[in-house]
Amino acid sequence: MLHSLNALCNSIALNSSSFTPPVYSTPSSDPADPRLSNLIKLASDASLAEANVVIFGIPTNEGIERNGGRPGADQAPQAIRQWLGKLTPFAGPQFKRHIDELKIVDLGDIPSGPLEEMHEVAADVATELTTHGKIIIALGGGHDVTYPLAKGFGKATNDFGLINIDAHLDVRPKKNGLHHSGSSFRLLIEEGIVQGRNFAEIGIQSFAMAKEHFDWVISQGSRILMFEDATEAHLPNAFEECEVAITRGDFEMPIYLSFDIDSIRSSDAPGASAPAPIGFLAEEAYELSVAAGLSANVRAFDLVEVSPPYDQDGRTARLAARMIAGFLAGVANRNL
Ligand SMILES: [Mn+2]
Repeated sequence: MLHSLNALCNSIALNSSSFTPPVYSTPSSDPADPRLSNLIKLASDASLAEANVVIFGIPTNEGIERNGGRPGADQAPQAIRQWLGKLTPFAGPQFKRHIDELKIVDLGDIPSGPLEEMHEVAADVATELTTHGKIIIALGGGHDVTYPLAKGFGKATNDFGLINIDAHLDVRPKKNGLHHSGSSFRLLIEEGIVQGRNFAEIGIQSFAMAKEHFDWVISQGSRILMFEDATEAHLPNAFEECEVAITRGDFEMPIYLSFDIDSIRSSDAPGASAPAPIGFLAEEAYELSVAAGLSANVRAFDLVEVSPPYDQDGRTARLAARMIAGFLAGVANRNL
């Protein structure tokens, strides 16, 4: 259990056997052409104290394997960082502020180990960072990681909103008594960590869920926005509509956003644990990420289920990096 930002920092920066250090692409040597690899800092007492946004990875497959899925997501955090580091901080003339106005720290990856141990660390890190007002970007791993992360987030915030962008509902019961990549949202609601009425799912696809699971989500007072309806509504609007619905217009209520890469169609994101031929376009996923960044409520963003062994020419990891950059650009332009 971590008791302070200092303790968190000690366990990461001073005990290098604890977290795996992040690896970014080589920083640019041209001062006129900086890249995110020039800006993202490693964890230290000083960098963490100053940080607005903190990135960390949870490199695990175990929850996916328990759910009968294809392993590979344990490689996602490092694959995404490679492409993230190469992007420039300049979001374009349509934005007033750019990513270089943020102070971003990367803690590295939670040490590999039995899934429940990794989850416990993830929950503690989420609590600690949220308590200290840091915006979290967590890189999965399977979708099982949202359960501990949101649990840790909830400890620091009490009442919070939860949005899942996904092709699937992920409300399956445990298997053999164990949590897995398809059960995060059932556990979060059943354990009272998030109230049903504070939860929404966006992008849910036909033939990718059991009717019983759909009915269960609705019976909890949660909101489901099917893929077709979300696309038709124009995604940033759909996102805002869900935000207002789950917070009932309370602009103080913090929101945890989970983004499953399998909500994007497989031609745009082939490197997914469970790819789907139908889904959001790469551009739509990017627009959604910007909208989430611009929202003053969103305090945590996880991106899960990217599976580099199934990727094609880095297409999915590059998209994931663009989505994170879009979220960061949104954060930089909040409240303008
Ligand atoms: Mn999912």
